[in-house]
Amino acid sequence: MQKKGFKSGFVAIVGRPNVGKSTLMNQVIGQKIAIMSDKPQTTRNKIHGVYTTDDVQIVFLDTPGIHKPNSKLGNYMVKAAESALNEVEAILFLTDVTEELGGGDRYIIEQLKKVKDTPVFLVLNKIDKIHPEAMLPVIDKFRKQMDFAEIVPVSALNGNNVNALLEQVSRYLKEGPMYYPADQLTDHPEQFVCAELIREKLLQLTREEVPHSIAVEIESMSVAPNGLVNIGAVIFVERDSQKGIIIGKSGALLKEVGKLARLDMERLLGSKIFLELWVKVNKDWRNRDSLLKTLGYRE
Ligand code: GDP
Ligand code: MG
Ligand code: K
Repeated sequence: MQKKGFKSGFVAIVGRPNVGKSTLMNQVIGQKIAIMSDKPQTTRNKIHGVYTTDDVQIVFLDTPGIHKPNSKLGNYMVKAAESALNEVEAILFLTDVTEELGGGDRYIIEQLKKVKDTPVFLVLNKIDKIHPEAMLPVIDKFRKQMDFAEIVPVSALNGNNVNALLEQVSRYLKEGPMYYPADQLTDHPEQFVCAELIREKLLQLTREEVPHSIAVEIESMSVAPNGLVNIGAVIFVERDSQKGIIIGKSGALLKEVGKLARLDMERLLGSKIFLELWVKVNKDWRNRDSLLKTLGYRE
């Protein structure tokens, strides 16, 4: 039941690739829902993480990194991020406190300045990596760029000060409905999460050899009478050579990807899973509108 005075709202997380947006989301939600890897821009869709307590519900949008577009997919990402910024109650601008304020952050700040009537938090992440005193000059540099509603240092990785951040965010929310049931962590269909898990393993295991041009589509998902969940997924690559890399020697790499993804899926869905993976070559899919649509990157 919803308490009297219950508050709710939508909050966007923006920031350069690799500053820790997905890590923060996972720390808050306590579940592996946002894709993580050590490569930039692995989060392409808006992922809603839902944080619910007795007093508040915060619906987070893990926006694709705002950056200069270089393809139709890039364009789509930028538009999705920009529209998200105008629809939310607050924006968390996440930065890596160990890195100099550079062109990437400046570009985002320019976008944030265009947003009206939405409080922007400067969230300095990765404080576990530096001495507290080293933080002050970093804060000064950002302050000179724009006015922030709040400045909050955190470690998304170990959770330090994340509760304080949630409390600060809650102060900016108004009374509102519970948008999602309290036990719901994401409004994305399980299929999307499973596809993202496969993509994550691929990026992690192939290192630099396979670019971000891979897409994963879940073709089928069904539950057998004994409770076993059958999932069939297709991995799209741009070139034959990439297909070879992904399959690996005697199928070893693909097998490993399947195993790791399956274990995460079993944890997430709480059931036994049988996962089948195929690899298909589909040249230049980034610039094909219809395929983007099929894969869920366009409305
Ligand atoms: P995103 O691209 O902004 O979503 O960044 P990720 O969440 O994928 O994080 C990028 C990398 O930074 C990963 O290797 C994370 O483990 C690491 N990372 C994220 N937050 C922290 C933090 O608070 N401290 C440290 N030391 N590493 C972090
Ligand atoms: Mg991410
Ligand atoms: K990343």
